[in-house]
This record gives sequence, structure tokens and C-alpha cells, in this order.
Amino acid sequence: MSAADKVKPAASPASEDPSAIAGNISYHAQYSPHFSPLAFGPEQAFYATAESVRDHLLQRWNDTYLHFHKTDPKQTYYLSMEYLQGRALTNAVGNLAITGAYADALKKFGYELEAIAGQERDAALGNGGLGRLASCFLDSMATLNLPSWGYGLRYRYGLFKQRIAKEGQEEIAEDWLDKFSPWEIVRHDVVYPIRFFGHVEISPDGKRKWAGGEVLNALAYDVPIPGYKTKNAISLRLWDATATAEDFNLFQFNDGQYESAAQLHSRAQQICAVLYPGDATEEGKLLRLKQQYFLCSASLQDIIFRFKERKADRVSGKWSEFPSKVAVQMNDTHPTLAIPELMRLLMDVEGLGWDEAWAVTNKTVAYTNHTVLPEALEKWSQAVMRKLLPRHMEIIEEIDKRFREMVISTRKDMEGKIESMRVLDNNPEKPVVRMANLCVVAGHTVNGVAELHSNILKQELFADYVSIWPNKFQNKTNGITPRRWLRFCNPELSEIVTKWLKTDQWTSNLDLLTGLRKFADDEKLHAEWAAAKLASKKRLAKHVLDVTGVTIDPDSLFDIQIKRIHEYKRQLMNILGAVYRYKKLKEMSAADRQKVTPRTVMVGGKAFATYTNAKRIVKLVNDVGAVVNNDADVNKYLKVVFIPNYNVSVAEVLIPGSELSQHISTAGMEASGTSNMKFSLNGCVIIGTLDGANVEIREEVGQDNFFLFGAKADQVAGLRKDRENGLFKPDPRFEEAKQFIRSGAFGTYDYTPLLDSLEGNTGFGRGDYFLVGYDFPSYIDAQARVDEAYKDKKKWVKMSILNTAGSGKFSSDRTIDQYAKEIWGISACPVP
Ligand code: CR6
Repeated sequence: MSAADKVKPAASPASEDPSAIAGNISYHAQYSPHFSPLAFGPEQAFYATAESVRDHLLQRWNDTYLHFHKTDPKQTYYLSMEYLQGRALTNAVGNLAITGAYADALKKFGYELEAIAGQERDAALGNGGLGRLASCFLDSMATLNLPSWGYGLRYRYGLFKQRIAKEGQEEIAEDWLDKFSPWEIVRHDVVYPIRFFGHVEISPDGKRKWAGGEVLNALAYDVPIPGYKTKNAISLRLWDATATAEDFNLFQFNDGQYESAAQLHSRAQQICAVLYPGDATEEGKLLRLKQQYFLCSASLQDIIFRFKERKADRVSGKWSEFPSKVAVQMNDTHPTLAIPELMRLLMDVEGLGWDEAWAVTNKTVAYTNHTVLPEALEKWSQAVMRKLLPRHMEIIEEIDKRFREMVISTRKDMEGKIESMRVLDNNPEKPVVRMANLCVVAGHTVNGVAELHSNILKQELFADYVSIWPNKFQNKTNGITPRRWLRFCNPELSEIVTKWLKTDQWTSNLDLLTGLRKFADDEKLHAEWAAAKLASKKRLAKHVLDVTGVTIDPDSLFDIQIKRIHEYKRQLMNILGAVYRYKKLKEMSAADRQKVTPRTVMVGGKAFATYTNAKRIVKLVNDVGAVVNNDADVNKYLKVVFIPNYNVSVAEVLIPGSELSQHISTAGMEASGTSNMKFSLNGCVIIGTLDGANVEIREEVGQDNFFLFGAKADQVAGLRKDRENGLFKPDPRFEEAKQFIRSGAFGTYDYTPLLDSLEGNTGFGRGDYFLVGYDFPSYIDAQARVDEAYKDKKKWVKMSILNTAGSGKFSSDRTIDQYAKEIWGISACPVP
């Protein structure tokens, strides 16, 4: 049956009346070119609904653009290789405050809004925390009415889908664009040329210019980002790569040489084909660098275009005004090429001299560091850089040279440090460009993402620069949007919060949550709180059953660890803990077992395709689950479940239903973490180390409401030394857990290499670099405290309430407000 059979189509967009909305949905179902108008199943209903919501967004989005154009405020441009947007429908109608109207409209077709929203595919244009942070930031920028803009790449295939097969994780290409995305608007009027390779030409007057090579086009796709209860909607502009008809060699094609005829077209397709092309090969590395440059060049050309567009007299000159109109934020080192690209555009295209261009660039760009892990600090081969971007390599060399000279002439005392501070590492075996150093040297501000991490940056990684530029370094503790991560994903708990605070203003002023503290012992609140948690646990249990076939008990303690699989995040410690628990349960008498707190341990996350140990960990969790869950003696007391294909929309189901969550990285290694904030906001208690934002969460929620264990960041180096020197004495419980796995209790897969990585000073592995052995006993003790605490229901619910009550600081609204004031120098520009 078609939509029009049920509701008469009406083209008029943007009504808030359910009947008019239903008419508009019916219109999109009839006249959208994507599906036959004859059928109106849930999938067609989703696309028609999304297109109708998009009509609302477009109005606001146009108004916002025009308003910014007229008022010409200073504007922030957030450059990020990753955005983990997830689904957009629920968020959009929620932010526009038209959820009820859309739910009523869909009822006229016999559909529930929640079910229709579930049809949407996740836009997974990112890997993990860094990409999701960028998406939370966009939500806050729009909500705070900040003149701002996100730039990224429109990957054809985002982060892979994970399937768990017999051998462990399998990666499948992700398909968010398989049909089409109803949220994006292709902008045929926004196209910029992007050059690769070629050479530098020098004109008779000594001017340098990049020429030759291959030129592709960057084509803009805009995704409107609505703010919460505001008329402002900003833009996430995603670039796609295209080639033109002129690049198509008709002569060759007619001659049967089909592949070479369309060579440039196929190269264009490669650029935005996948997020993170494998970089084990030279081709892979080159492609990744091409992607980074593509993003930077297209975005900067666009920024300069807009700068000029807003005032006629900027067409020539007035470049000193640029930094008072433009702030560029580099999300990690991935968009570092924005620095030499802005220099090139200003000098070679706009005709500025070095000093003038450098002053503008320095006042415009700022850099956020998201990790201290050496393998994540990008270094590019100088040879590859010179080949792909010859003019940029010249500019980088000049920046390096001038920085060196500056230090030598002004800071004699730093001479011994210069080599490690330089932008270029000229080690003859492997000369590279150090991207983080380039960012620090060229940017006006450098920030870390949590107090502890920012301190480590200042005291260790960037300490030498601090002595030159003491005011360059800041902290901006990460945050999460309370709209997606409480209001919309956990409606039951949200209603309770609103009821007890007597206002829903907490949604945009999260500090109001502290108002819950005074009810932390109220029995009525306890009853409502526990009922909401149980409802979310049941929804979670249904998801687990649907995707794994495992039945879990909503009365057991739901214990969750979801994040990318990485050795420093120590999922291996979690699973060793579960193995130890299982072994003890097996050894107990049936009578003793009855006193045990029943637990469901859930682990989810994707392992990078070539990261062998991470994949072994995924396999181990699955193998342990297969044995434990089928062991009738103990499976009433313990289940272990691997949640496949963890992504944003899975997190939206898991987090509300969680009671304990694990953030157990080796201290000093997790820059911030952001899922810890989401869990705590949803009334989930954390077991964790003093790492990243855990430190601040514990301060805010109170130390009694956080299960702390493990070494502190400043002990880690010494403990590693001790291990190397054979001074580490492993706890028998640690040995027992490993031995149990080695004995083959969980199948025939060879876990020897994985377990050997935990052995210190044996010549195997890396000598337990992540200190699982050292922290294991205190981890097990903390887990025993969890079991005891959970037996006291009143105490547990109180802890849960106090976690939510203490989460106000972790709103991304607070984070973005600080970036706006302390780094970007921009202020709100609300559409009247
Ligand atoms: N992996 C950090 O490791 C932090 C996010 C966002 C990470 C994580 O602790 O919360 O960034 N770093 O700041 C990188 O991606 C390099 C992450 O997501």
C-alpha cells in the first residue's frame, strides 16, 4: 500500500502540526526519486520521514548561513578526518523539539517513530573517541549558536562492520551510502581544484609556484547540524573527490583502452573510498597523505573564499584581518597540512611575503593533541611528502630552518634540545616530517583533552616547547552532548531527572544535575530510578539476544566495557578477571555459589584489521563466553558476552542499561576517554584507574562512588624498569588465570603469543608493557568491592544517582564554551 493511500500528499515543508507533517511525509514518499511510490514499508517510511525533517533543517540552515553572512562574525572551522555521527533522525527531531509531532504523524501510517528511526544506518566516518568527540562538538557549537563549521571527508565506506566468525573478527565493508544519505545536500556550486605531485616553478622575479602533476576536484556535500532548541543550524561540509569530463580520454576509450581512459576518475574515487586505508604499503601511505591534503586544501580554499565573499574590499589586501575572522582547529595531527597549505595560498596565490603569511597562519591555527602514544604521533617520510607535495615540503623546510635559527639566536640554553624539537628529523636512514612538532611550532595554542593528559603534555611530550612558549599550552577536558547521550538515548531516566529537578533545562545546562544530590536518599526516587534502569537493562538484554543468541538475566549486575580494542585499554585484564571469577565459581560448593553476586560481563569493540593482539583478545572473549555461558553449574552466576559490531547506535542501547563500566587503561595512556562520561551520566558506576578523564569524573561524583584501583601515572615508568630488572613478583591469582587459559580450558586456539605478551623479562612479548600483571591483584580486589556494594541495593542506587548528579562538568557545551572563549575568540551569533 502506498503512503498516498493513507495520507494525502502535501508539499509544504516545515510544519509542526502532525497532520501537515504526515502530508509532507506522504509527499516525499510519492515524489522522491529513490523508491517506487507504490510501496511504503518501514524503510521507505524512514527515508520519506528523514526527507521531511530535512525540510525543517534546510530552512534553519539557510537562515543561519545568511545571518552569519550579514553579521560577519569571527568563525571557527573544525578540521577533522573523522566524524562518528551515528544515526541522525532521533537527534534531529529531538533538537528541533518536534519528536511528538513526528511520532503522531507516523502513527497515521501505522508506524512507531522508534522503529522507523531504527531503520537508519549509522554514519560511521570515524574510528572511535576522536571522531565521536568531533560529532559531539558540532552538536554543542550549533546549540551554543556559535558561528562555526565542521569540515571532513565523505568516505564511501566508513569504519568496517565487524562480524564474529569461528576464527574471530571479520571485517566487512560498511554501507552507509548503499542507498543514499537523506541528510546530505550536494553542492554543485562548491568545487575546488586540488593538485597532487608536479613540481615547483620559479619565475624570473624569484616567485615560486606549484605546477604540473594531477588535478582533481573537491565537491562539497553539506550535512545540516541542528542546535538544541535554537534556530541555528550549522554545517558539516564533507568533501568528495571527482574528476571532470575533460579528464576522460574519449580517444583512448573508443580505442578499447577503458581503464587508462578513465584513470583520473578512478584515482578520484580512491581518495574518499575508505576511512583509514591500510598503510602497511607505500601506496597505502601515499593515499592516506593524499586524503589529509585533500581535506586541508579544499577546506582552506573554501575558508578564504568565504572570507572574501563577506566583504567586497577583502578581495585584495586586508589579510591582517583574517585571524580576526577565522579560527582553524586541527583535530589531532591529521589536518596538519593546513599549515603549509595556508602559507602556500597566502604567498603563492595571494602574494603575501613570508613574514606576513606566517603571522596570519600562526594567529589562525590551533592544535588539539589526543594521545601521547608514540605510534599515534604521525611522522611522514620526507621523500613521500616531497613527491606528493613538492611546494609544501619547501615550506616545511623553511619553517624548520627558521625555528632552528630562532632557538639558536634567542635560547642558547636550549641548543642541546634542538634536534628533538625540530620539525624535520633528518636521520639519514629514515628522514621524516614530525607533524606534532609542526603543529606546536606553527599553532598559537596547543591543548590536551583532560587535566592529567594536558599535564603530561606540558611536563613530558612538549616540555621543551613550554620553556620557549609558556602560554601556548592549555587544557580542554573533553565532553559529550547530553542531548544524544541522555535525553534521547535514555528517555526513562530523562523523565525522572526532569520530574525531580522540576525543569528540563538540564538538557542545555548540565550543571543543574547537581540538584539531584539532595534526593540521593529519597526512597521514592530510588524506586523510580531502579525501575528506569531495569527497563533499560531489559532493552539491552533483548539486543544481546538478537545479535548473539545469548540470554542474559536483567537481575544480574550488568558490567560493560565498550571501546576500540587496544592493549593499553586492557580488555585483556577484564577477561582475565572473568576467567579468574569463573575458575573460583567452579571450585565453590553449590551453597557458596548462592551467595555470589550474579554478573553479566559484556565486552564490545572493533580491532584494527592488522592489529594481531587486539584480534586475539576479541577471539578470547568469544571463546571464554562460549564455555562459561554453556556451563550449567555456573551460568546463573556468570555470563560473558562479546557484543559484535560496536558503534554509536549500539552504544545508545548499551550505556543506559549499564550498571558498572570498566575504564581500566594503564595510567597515563588514555588521553581522556569519553565513554566514561556517557556511562557516569547514565547512572553507571565506574571501575577504573586514575587515567584520563577518570580522574576528574571521580572528583566530581565523589570517591565513594567510583571503584579505584591500579598504579598511578607517575609510577608507571618505575614499574616498567622493575619488571625489566626482574624485580616484579606476580600475584598467584594472575598466574592462575593465565595458566587456566594455557591449559586449554577455552578451546584449542593458541593463546600462547597473547599470554606471553604479559610475561615480564622472559624474552617473550614486550615484557607486559601495559602492566596488567602489576594491576591485576588490585583490580580483582576492586571487583570484590563491587560485588559487595551491589548486594546493598540502596547503596548501589544512591551511587548511581550520585554519578548522574556529578556529571554536569562533562557536557560538551562546557568544553566548547571554553574553546570558544579561550582558544578561538568567537562569540554566539543566534539567528533572531
Ligand atoms: N583514541 C584518545 O585515545 C580520547 C579521544 C578524544 C583518542 C581518547 O582517550 O578520549 O582521542 N585519541 O579526545 C586519538 O584518537 C588519537 C581516541 O579516541
